[in-house]
Amino acid sequence: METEWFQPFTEQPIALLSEEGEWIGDFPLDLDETLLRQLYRDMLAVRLMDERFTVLLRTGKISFTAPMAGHEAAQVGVAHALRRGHDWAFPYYRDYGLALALGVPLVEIFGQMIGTRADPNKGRQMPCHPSSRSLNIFAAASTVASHIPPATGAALSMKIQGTGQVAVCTFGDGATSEGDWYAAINFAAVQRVPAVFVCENNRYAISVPYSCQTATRTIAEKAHAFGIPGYHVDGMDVLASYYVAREAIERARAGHGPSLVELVVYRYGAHSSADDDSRYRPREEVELWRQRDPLARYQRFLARHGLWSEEWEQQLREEIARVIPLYEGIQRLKAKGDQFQYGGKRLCEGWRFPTPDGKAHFRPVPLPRKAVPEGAFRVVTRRGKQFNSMVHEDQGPLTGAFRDAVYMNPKDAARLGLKPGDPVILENEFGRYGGRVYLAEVKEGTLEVHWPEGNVLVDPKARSPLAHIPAYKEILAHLRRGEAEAAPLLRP
Ligand SMILES: Cc1ncc(C[n+]2csc(CCOP(=O)(O)OP(=O)(O)O)c2C)c(N)n1
Ligand SMILES: [Mg+2]
Repeated sequence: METEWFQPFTEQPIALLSEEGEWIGDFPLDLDETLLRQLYRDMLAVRLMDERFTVLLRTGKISFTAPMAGHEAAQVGVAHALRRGHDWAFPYYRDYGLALALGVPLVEIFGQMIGTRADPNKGRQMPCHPSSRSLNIFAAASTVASHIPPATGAALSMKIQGTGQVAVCTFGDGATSEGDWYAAINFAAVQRVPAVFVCENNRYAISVPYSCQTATRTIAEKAHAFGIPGYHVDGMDVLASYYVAREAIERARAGHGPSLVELVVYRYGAHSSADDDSRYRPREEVELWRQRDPLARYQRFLARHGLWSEEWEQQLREEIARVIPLYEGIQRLKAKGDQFQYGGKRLCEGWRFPTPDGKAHFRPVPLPRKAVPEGAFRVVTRRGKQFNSMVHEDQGPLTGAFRDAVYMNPKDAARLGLKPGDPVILENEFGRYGGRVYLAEVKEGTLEVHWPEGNVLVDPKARSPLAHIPAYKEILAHLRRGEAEAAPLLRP
């Protein structure tokens, strides 16, 4: 093995940078300027991409996001320690930063988030589930810890075939309570496979704090049970994340078996767009961790070495801000020019819908209309956050909205004098949402959506891609209630 700098099972997390950005490692820094700057560029791109996801969510273009701010140093550090396209990564749903730093093109990332044909998963996954065939990134799964046994299996295959590859598997602290986690790491240790198990320990599994997750002080010490080294690392220090991951990866590659790397991080945002973190963690705690921002710390380090300046920062931000919308634009154009046909008509864009023959078909959806014509039926809803993929109980009989569709119970539509395709504007204190009426009703536990060329039955129990749409269950629940409560409805 090339290097052996780090001790496993340390009391304090391994750090190579002080909060002030001084190098505190007891070995010489051997990274060139290009890589040192690249680490910062990637972290900044991840932060800005994450912010962009929130904007897309709020403007109704995506249905879900799992914020990764606070995890940048961990994900970017690990990504750079891998041999890209040679080693395999087994990410989890919060790992878009890892994917970006591993080289997944933004067009694919945004294609996956928005669910268009640019998505390598072809719309089969929720947003925030990266993968790449060419870069050896295994498809992320929502089921916590389910990707860890496949990582061990892949590593075993690498060992048997002598490929010289390593499988790097990332997961959260919550995943370490799953049986799959123990079984997979135990087997990896017994077989001495070339794998590295990386825990992004952000101290919460949704609302469950670390103290309710495990009785051990660290995740790293659980490695004792498997007979492998466990490294306790400051995951908000990009250089510590990089160097420890690099050593663990090279150790695995050299045939010394797997290790467990715990990267202590903090997620600044909520668990996901379906979570309100203010209900379980105090603002002061978040603020305290914000003072340890991984980007600011690394920026101080670069500045000390003359590798960062205000101008460079500005230039980088402008570059990234230009590139992100560009890729969004490209993927939208791609989706436009490359639409799936169904029944000879263009209906929806790059989305899979099950049809009565039991098969999933892509239905092109009309692309979101920028403006709903004046004079459109206006519906004022009492309250609610956003219309996209959300149905709020107090929206009355109006069911819900998703993309450019406003789902409506036929009875309510008739009462309001609306036909399918009529333009409507939903309005609340958060803004306006334009869409067209689609009729949808619940029949014997099944949601029937009335499409122009035939009704589509959606069985909630079927593993239909539609069932993954966050709005689906809520639309279903709302439709079930029928006309229960009416919201104030106004014509302009
Ligand atoms: C097997 C399973 N149980 C529960 C869930 C619901 N769930 C989704 S994410 C999550 C929390 C996981 O937390 P952690 O592993 O710490 O990762 P983090 O989201 O904090 O990065 C849970 C319980 C799930 N997806 N799969
Ligand atoms: Mg967690």
